[in-house]
Amino acid sequence: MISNWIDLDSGILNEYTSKVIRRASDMQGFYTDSKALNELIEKEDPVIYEVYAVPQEREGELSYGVTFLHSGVVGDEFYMTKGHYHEKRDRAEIYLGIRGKGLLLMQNGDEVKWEEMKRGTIVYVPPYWAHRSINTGDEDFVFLAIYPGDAGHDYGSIAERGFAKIVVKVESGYEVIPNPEYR
Ligand code: PAN
Ligand code: ZN
Repeated sequence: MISNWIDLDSGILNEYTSKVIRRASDMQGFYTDSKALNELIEKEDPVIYEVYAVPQEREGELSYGVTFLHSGVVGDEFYMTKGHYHEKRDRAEIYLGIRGKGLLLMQNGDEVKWEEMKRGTIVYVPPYWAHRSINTGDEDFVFLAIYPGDAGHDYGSIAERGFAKIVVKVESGYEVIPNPEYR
């Protein structure tokens, strides 16, 4: 597919070749409050995020996808993506905010940084940095991501260790605090 079309107001991609739906039950081990997560799963097992993408596989090619990260909390923690390193660690990525608001949390070894995102924000994720997005607003947080075709996704390291910081809801908005479970 050489040409495609995105509705820049909604973020809806006209054509895609891959669709991933992540529900609360797909996120076990990713939130610190596992009791709150289990309650959510038993109640309605809500969709946390959806990714519509046109992935490629070969070196030199580019993949892209739009993520719809819904709004909500698990305990105090905002809805977020699993987060990953690229399997090929030296593969970078570009994020473009489309609607809603959130954070892009990045980690390299024990070093953590984050950027606020909204419509129009461009964030460059450098090689070697794991990345996770977090919806800090009360509507969908939608963004486009463009990454090398051969980047691959390594979820294992994050599933095992988590990120060193988590993002929690507070009265004034959000706070980025140390992850008590970080190993
Ligand atoms: C993004 C992410 C997408 C979903 O397209 O894959 O937002 O997040 P997880 O992959 O962590 O579940 C990207 O960074 N691609 O490389
Ligand atoms: Zn990525």
